[in-house]
Amino acid sequence: RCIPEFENAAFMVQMEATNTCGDNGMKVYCIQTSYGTSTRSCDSCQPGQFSSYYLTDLHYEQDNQTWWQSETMKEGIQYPNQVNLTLHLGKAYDITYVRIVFYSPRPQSFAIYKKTSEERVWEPFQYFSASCRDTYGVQEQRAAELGAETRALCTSEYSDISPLSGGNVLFSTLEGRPSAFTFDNSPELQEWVTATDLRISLDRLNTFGDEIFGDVQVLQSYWYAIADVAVGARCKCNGHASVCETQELPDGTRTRACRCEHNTAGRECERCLDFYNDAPWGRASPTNVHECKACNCNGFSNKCEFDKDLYERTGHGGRCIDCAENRDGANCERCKENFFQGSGDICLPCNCNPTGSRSLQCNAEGKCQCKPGVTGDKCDVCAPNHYEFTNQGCKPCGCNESGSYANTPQCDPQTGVCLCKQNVEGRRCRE
Ligand SMILES: [Ca+2]
Repeated sequence: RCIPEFENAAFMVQMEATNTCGDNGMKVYCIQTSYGTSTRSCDSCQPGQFSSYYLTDLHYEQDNQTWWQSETMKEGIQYPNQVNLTLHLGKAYDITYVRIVFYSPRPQSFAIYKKTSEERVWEPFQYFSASCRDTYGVQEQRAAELGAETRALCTSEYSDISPLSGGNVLFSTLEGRPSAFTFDNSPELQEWVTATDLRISLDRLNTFGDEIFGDVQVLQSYWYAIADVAVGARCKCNGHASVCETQELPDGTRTRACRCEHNTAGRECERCLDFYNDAPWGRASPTNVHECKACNCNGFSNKCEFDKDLYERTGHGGRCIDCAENRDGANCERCKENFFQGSGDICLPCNCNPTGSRSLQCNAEGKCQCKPGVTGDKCDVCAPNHYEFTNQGCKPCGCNESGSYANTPQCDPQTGVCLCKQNVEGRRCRE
């Protein structure tokens, strides 16, 4: 089994923020002290000063810290409005944890959402709230129950207003999920940790309750700010690659893809290479590499598909497609219908006459099966002493032997009139 290295998948990946202080012109914000302080120090944010770029840059330590910051409660960001931070990873990852370092106090309610693949919808990954039921309609729950392990949990653990700065949040994707101990045998949890996109939804600010008086400076002292977002993850390669390659597209976006081994292909090595469908695709586990195996088409095709029935019957699931040289069969091992194997293993057409043959399929010598009164390798003529070549075969002429010319019955193949001796007459030479 191959495993890509563990990394911070968010590092230097630009997140998108739906609200950033300074983006809509300079806005005043005040520093939060504790409740009851009447004099506040305030400043205004400059364009770019608190860009979402600072969410995933290097600096999150206390000194030399950089951070993203939203506008304030005065600008209307409080619940039911929200601020979203979105991270496009560029491909699927197996997420181990998401860690958020807040610069502001941690929110009263926020949530992490994910997409399992880029085409899918957002689904909840984890809720953090001091009011799980009121804000998210779910009960506070620290651990998942068996059978419901892919449900987002809600915790109040990180929702206190203190500390006023530097509060951490850690979401471990498998924590509290019983099947984490048998992860290799749990397709549900394997999908649960899979994400191509992550979203942090900041839903409700924590306050001291003093905002109800509407004091401008108080409102301006409530805002969201995050110093760092880290995503501990491995590039998802289903156990078939140990290297994940980054590609910068001309438009500046980043895509990544696994460097697949074991004859697999796809950005996540999620399928077999084109000619390697003889065994079913499978995720590699510590005990089974699940290598994709080449099809056997006897050199008559370079395309095949996996056929489950065939695999269960024979142990080889590769069904060849478009066999060359008039061949057919799962391994191109025989001639196509209505062909036969001539000398040198070459498949030749039977060319059975459709009017005179019982079937268009010939035998191994290329001989067709004729209808009554029909003859020829291809069943294309009436037999001697027969006439009228039709779908029913040929009719016997019934010539009288002693009346026939040279005592040999023979007739006109179209009309059926017999060929008689001199002085003998009649259609059948009986007169
Ligand atoms: Ca930072």
